[in-house]
Amino acid sequence: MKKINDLESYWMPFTANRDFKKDPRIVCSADGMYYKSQEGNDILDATAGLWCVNAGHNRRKINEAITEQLSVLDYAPCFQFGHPKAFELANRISEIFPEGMNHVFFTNSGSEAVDTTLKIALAYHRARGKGTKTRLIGRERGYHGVGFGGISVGGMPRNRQYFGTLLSGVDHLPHTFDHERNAFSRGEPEFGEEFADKLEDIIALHDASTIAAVIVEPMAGSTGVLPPPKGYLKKLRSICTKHDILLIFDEVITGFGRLGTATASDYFGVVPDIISCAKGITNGVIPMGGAVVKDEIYETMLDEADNPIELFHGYTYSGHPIAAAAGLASLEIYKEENLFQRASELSPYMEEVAHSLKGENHIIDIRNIGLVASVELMPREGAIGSRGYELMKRMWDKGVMVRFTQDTMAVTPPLIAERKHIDEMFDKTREALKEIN
Ligand code: PXG
Repeated sequence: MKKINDLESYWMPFTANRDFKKDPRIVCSADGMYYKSQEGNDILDATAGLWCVNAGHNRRKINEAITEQLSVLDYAPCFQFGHPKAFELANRISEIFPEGMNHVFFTNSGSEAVDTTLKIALAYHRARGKGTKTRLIGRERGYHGVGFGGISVGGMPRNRQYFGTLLSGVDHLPHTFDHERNAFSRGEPEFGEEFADKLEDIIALHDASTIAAVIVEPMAGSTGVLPPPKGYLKKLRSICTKHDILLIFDEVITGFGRLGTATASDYFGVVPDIISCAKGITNGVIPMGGAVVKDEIYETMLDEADNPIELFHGYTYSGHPIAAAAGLASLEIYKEENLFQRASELSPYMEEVAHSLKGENHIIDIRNIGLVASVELMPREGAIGSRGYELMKRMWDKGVMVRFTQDTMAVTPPLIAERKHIDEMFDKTREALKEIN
């Protein structure tokens, strides 16, 4: 029999398993802004879990909602049957998402949410008699989860290269990172609106009659935090509208307050046709995601369906009662505590503190927007990511959990963070930077 603390059987995701298991970083409890490690150390959560614990850890309201729901209705099927909380949560989400986006299809994760948006886009065009519109356009450096749809439109090479030929009929916009012109920008970078013009080239190549949708993260998160250049998203919107192409915003990270607004759509003043969301929808406590669509898409699908069931898609756990209860409680907390506005008010402070690191060892760029900041390090010769990995481990030893993508650190704290927490995150970064070569 294996020992309880044998680490071998669990194959950890996106982790260097061998290295981790030699020197594990294990958290055993969490409250507010802090985890507690197995060794009993307080670990400041500078990542909101994985961009999801927006209201901080161990929120009694969510815990109680889940407990209560368990004893009332633990599970209910969602195909051809319903239960109240899923409807209620969809209504609450519609209220805070952009106007005219009043229909929510529930999933269990961001990856499923993304794949759902892509499938809806294809089915919608077909329903309206435009079945030749099947191509999907993603973007280099995009992250849209790990389903085959998501990695096909995604643009992070390692997430794609091991997995065969992916979906056919996919093309990619160029990414918007322009270090030479935009290094150390605050908020949306000044230069790069014209990257959106590449969409016109892609359309010229394939013809709009073959293109269903363009999917982008309004702020690219996982690739290392790339706020969109000023005017870029508006331009994408207008090109998509002009050519009858759906615009999908993947708001798995930005939904529910990360930029200080309910959605990035709100923040940038650009309304897409479909939004994928997850993470903060339940404060990360119970897995859940969703695809939120414009009324016109929903109505068309229902009006034009060639079968009583208008969308052949869904998951056993779509709108799961426990997740729905957690979602409702999370949205109540966000509202009662005005957490989106709070994030917005804290973000100029985080911007200042983050940019005060400029000039420290190895730093080649600092970017920020909303309650997101990133610090990019010069990679070591021939060992991309090793400097970042070492810094992450140092930070853990100092009691701060941060996320790295290769050599770029992302600081994305829960929206309940206070100035002292922001100070601690960047003070420790400064210290750790002095200790690594
Ligand atoms: N879309 C976006 C924009 C995401 O950021 C997903 C889809 C997939 O969600 P799920 O729930 O299937 O994981 C994500 C996930 C990081 C990091 O380090 C980001 C994510 C996941 C893990 C790590 O930035 N985002």
